[in-house]
Amino acid sequence: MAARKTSKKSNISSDELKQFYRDMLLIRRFEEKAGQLYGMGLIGGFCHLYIGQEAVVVGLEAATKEGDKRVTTYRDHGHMLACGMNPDGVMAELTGREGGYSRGKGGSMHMFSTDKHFYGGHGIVGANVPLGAGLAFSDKYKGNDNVTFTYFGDGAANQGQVYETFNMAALWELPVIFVIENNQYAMGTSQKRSTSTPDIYTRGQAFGIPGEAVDGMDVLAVKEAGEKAVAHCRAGKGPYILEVKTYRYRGHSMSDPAKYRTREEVQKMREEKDAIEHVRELLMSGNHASEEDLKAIDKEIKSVVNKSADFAKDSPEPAVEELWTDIITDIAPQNA
Ligand SMILES: Cc1ncc(C[n+]2csc(CCOP(=O)(O)OP(=O)(O)O)c2C)c(N)n1
Ligand SMILES: [Mg+2]
Repeated sequence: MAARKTSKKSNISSDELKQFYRDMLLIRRFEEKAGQLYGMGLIGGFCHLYIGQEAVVVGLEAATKEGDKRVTTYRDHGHMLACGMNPDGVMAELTGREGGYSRGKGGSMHMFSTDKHFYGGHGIVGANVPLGAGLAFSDKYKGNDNVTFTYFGDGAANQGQVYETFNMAALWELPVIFVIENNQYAMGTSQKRSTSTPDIYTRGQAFGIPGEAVDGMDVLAVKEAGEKAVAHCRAGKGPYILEVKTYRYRGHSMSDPAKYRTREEVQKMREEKDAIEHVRELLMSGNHASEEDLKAIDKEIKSVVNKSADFAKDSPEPAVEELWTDIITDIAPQNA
């Protein structure tokens, strides 16, 4: 991997660096396994992988404290793992099994954990942004100093409801961090073809919301930027925008033929900017870990991921009666 300028935080501990490596690798291997299970027909419906973007959520989670909330889009498995949700339950949900977070009835885009303060998983582009402001409102109302991380993409950033939300969040000084995961594409549309200004973080200026861009392939830089944003929100100064420049290696979803970009473009990112390789290099060059240590972590992660796939495969499909639970209207089958 080509050398790059890393964040100035060089006083990071070996343990923290290893934890970053472990957390990012878990997401990558988990997503690779999900891709395999999809190919085998064990996962159906929509499935949007997070491969390439791991440093975004891992870096930002490192800036959180207990009680902070997160809400994201359909590209959500990495976020669930990063906030501590159980890989078994996530994989079982992907495969539509009873042991899943939504008892097999939600699938890839619809998982929640109030325990981990994870509020989804949302399939409608942009729709989770006002929800994030609502979550932040609840913390402000209760008078605590928790913050809400509201993640959305570069494509979603062109939606009207995002700016209605910016206005209200600024007006009411809500403790919300708007995290724009700019992976340069919205399905098959390059940011260059859809977005009038390349630096989306500046769009908060009209509302008086500060923002900054950060290299989303550098987990240390992401954490540092996250800490700054968190400090701003916890101090009661209102919302903050972080535009995290990242890249997805896989297609938009499992059914994307990816004709809108070249293989060389993807290859170049993988070779020169990969976030996991970056941490691996830091670990090795700083004598924080040996080749054996890293192999042991790889093995540990592989076994966690394999276990989640086994758990999912062994978990039964939901019972037919489950069709009548967790629905808002109280209806019963007429002629059952
Ligand atoms: C309101 C709405 N419009 C269109 C879609 C179809 N759609 C799903 S994902 C997507 C692209 C969003 O891109 P971006 O916000 O950059 O997020 P990314 O997929 O890159 O993570 C679109 C147009 C949708 N789900 N909801
Ligand atoms: Mg995008």
